[in-house]
Amino acid sequence: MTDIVVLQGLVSLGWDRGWDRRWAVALDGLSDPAVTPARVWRVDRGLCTVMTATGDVRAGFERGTEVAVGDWVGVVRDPATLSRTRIVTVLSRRSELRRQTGASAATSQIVAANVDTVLLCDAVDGSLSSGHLERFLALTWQSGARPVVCVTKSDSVSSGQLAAAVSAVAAVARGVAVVALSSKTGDGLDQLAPHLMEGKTVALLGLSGSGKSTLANVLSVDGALPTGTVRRDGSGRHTTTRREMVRLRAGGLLVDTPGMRALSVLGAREGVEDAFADLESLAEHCLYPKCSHTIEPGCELVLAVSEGTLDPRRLDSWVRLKAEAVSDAPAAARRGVAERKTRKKAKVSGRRSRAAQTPQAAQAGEAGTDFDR
Ligand SMILES: Nc1nc2c(ncn2[C@@H]2O[C@H](COP(=O)(O)OP(=O)(O)OP(=O)(O)O)[C@@H](O)[C@H]2O)c(=O)[nH]1
Ligand SMILES: [Mg+2]
Ligand SMILES: [Zn+2]
Repeated sequence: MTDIVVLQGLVSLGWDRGWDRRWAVALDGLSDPAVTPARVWRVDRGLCTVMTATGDVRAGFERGTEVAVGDWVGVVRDPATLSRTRIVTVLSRRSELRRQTGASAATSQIVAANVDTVLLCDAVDGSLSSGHLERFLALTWQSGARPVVCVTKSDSVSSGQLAAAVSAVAAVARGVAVVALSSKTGDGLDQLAPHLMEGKTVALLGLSGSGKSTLANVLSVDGALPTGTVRRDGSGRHTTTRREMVRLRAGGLLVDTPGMRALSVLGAREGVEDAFADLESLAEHCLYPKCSHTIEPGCELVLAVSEGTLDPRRLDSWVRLKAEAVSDAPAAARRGVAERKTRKKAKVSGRRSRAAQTPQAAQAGEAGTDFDR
């Protein structure tokens, strides 16, 4: 196989091209011709599926190595067996979408790596609140990827309702593109085209039932991801259970993710600042160097609220998320742990008493803490 064919295969997976060859340089730096590049497609326990220029293979990696969907890695064939493929290096990530899994900044999990654009899905008939959206936005900015908010299921409401929903989202997602779309009718999908081209990687993020996998299937080559139904209140059933990458008809790649509800912004200070860039720049003009921006007379932000140019809810969110981002053990995370313990106890006693658990109760357990206050 000629090098050009191999290179084209890699470029279609998002490999460097043009002037920016940082990954190629990093791999060359290993000075081991046996190491070849591959992109992580799926991660299971201790094993993952990687795509190479010539097809996909299962590859092992050492315990303690953090490997995520979307990672570029260097792999070698085990010389002893010639069949086993091993990941020997994870190339430095250009973006890293993390979610907190515990009460400390050290306990987080990579949702997806090397993503260019995060499509934040918010069903127009669903229940994504401003509070959720702010957290999704902060984590996306923190990751290094760019957010685009997709108001999904546009076919399910009137045009007036859709316009109102889009403007409510735009008021929260300042400086972010907001796209209304329907995976059922195809309306609005063309607006995603710039993000779906060959070499680009997008990730879908949002609550369960927001239509992520349905959108992924419409955009993908084979459309084979499982999709679910929603309850009467619009909430989903956690149909997607693992993160997985799919090839898009437009040439790019897409990571579908399970619906997320409990999102902490711990450790995401810069992301919160980016999500509230309008307030950050107002605060620069504040009279007081250590202003809390809550009660100080003459504070630029307090003033903006009293003049009606700033939503007090937005100011309150900014102050709270900034505090949470740098706190060691945020109240929200502690609340999460306490809730998990309570649920565990309830589960055990439920099992003992053989009481039937309602689907709603089971769902609440899966979804975790609701940070939307
Ligand atoms: N009317 C309408 N319904 C949609 C659209 N997109 C998705 N749905 C429906 O919404 C429900 C949930 O869709 P999924 O794609 O499974 O949602 P998800 O975000 O992947 O959910 P999880 O995997 O649980 O996180 C399904 O019943 C879909 O048919 C749309 O554009 N219009
Ligand atoms: Mg899904
Ligand atoms: Zn102030």
